[in-house]
Amino acid sequence: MFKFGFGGNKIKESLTRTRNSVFGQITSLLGGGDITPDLWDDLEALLIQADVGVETTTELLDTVRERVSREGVTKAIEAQRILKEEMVKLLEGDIPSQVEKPRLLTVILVVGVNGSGKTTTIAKLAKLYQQQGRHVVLAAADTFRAAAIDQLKIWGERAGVPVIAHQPNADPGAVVFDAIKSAQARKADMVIIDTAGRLHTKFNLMKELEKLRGIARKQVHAAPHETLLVLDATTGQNAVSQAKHFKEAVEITGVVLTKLDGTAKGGVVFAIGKTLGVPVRFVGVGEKVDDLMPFEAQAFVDGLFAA
Ligand SMILES: Nc1nc2c(ncn2[C@@H]2O[C@H](COP(=O)(O)OP(=O)(O)OP(=O)(O)O)[C@@H](O)[C@H]2O)c(=O)[nH]1
Ligand SMILES: [Mg+2]
Repeated sequence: MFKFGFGGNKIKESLTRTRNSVFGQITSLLGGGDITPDLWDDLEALLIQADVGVETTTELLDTVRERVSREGVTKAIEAQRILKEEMVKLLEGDIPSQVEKPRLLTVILVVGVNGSGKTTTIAKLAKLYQQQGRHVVLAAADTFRAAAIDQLKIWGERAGVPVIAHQPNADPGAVVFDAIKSAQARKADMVIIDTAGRLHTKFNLMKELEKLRGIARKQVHAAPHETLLVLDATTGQNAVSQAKHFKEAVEITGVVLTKLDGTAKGGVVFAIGKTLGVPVRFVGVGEKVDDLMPFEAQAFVDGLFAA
C-alpha cells in the first residue's frame, strides 16, 4: 500500500504560531526542575489557553498526574514526556480509513460550514490521491452558490481532474448521481463530493447531506466510504461545537483541520479528537494545492513541543 511521506518540518512550521503562543510556555514550564503543586495549576491554565478545551484538559491531566504518581516521577521533564505520550494516545484513533481499501469506486463526501475550506481541501485531496495513481472525479454538489461550482471547476482544471457540475440551484442529489455514473463510465476509482456549507436552514442542510449519502449508497456498496468534516482551526472552540452539531446529524468518519498555518489555536485538535471520537485524517497547512498533510499524531505532538 502506498504510504504518504510526512514532512516533520512542514508540520512543525505550520504549528509555529501555536507553539509560539502557548505551547512554548508549556515546554518551558515542563523544561526543568522538580514537579511542584503549582505546576499542575499552571499547566491546566496553559492547556485551556491553548484551546485544548476544559473537558479534554481535565481528563488529560488526570491521566498524566495518575501516571506521574504511579511511576514515581518527580522531575518536570519526565512529566513532559508523559504528557506528550498521553497526547499522542488521545489523537491516535484506531478507526482505519476505508479509503485505502481496494474497491472499484471509493466515494468521499466532504462536509462542513461555509468558509471552513471544503473546496480547497477537495482540490488538495484530488491531487494527493492522483499522485497515488487514483483516477479521481469531483462532484460539484454545492449548488447553493453559483461561485462554488466555478471555484471547484477551476481547482479541477488546475489539478487535471474532471468536475461533474450542473447549473446553480440544481438538485445536489442529481449531481452526485451523475458524478458517480460518470466515474463508473470513465473507470475512475474515486469520487470526491463538494457540498454546501449553508442552506436556508441548518435543518435543510443536514437533511440534504443525509440524502446525498443515501444516493451514493444506492449506487455504490457501502458508500460514502469516508465522510470528512472540514473544520477551520482558527475558529478554536467554535470548531468543536460545529463538530458536535454535524455529528448529531450525519455520520462523520474523519476530520480535516484546515488553516493550521494561520492560527495559534492548534491545541483544538485535542478537543476535536476527544469530542468527536473520530480521527483527524488530514491537516491543511496553507492555501496551495500541496498544502495538505495526512495527520500523524506523533509528528503533530513533536511539532507542538519542538525547540
Ligand atoms: N491559510 C490557509 N487557508 C486555507 C486553508 N484551507 C482553506 N483556506 C482558505 O480558506 C478560504 C475558504 O476556503 P474554501 O475552500 O472556499 O471553503 P469552503 O468550505 O469551500 O467554503 P464555501 O464554499 O463557502 O462553503 C479560502 O480563502 C482558502 O484559500 C489552509 O489550510 N490554510
Ligand atoms: Mg466551497
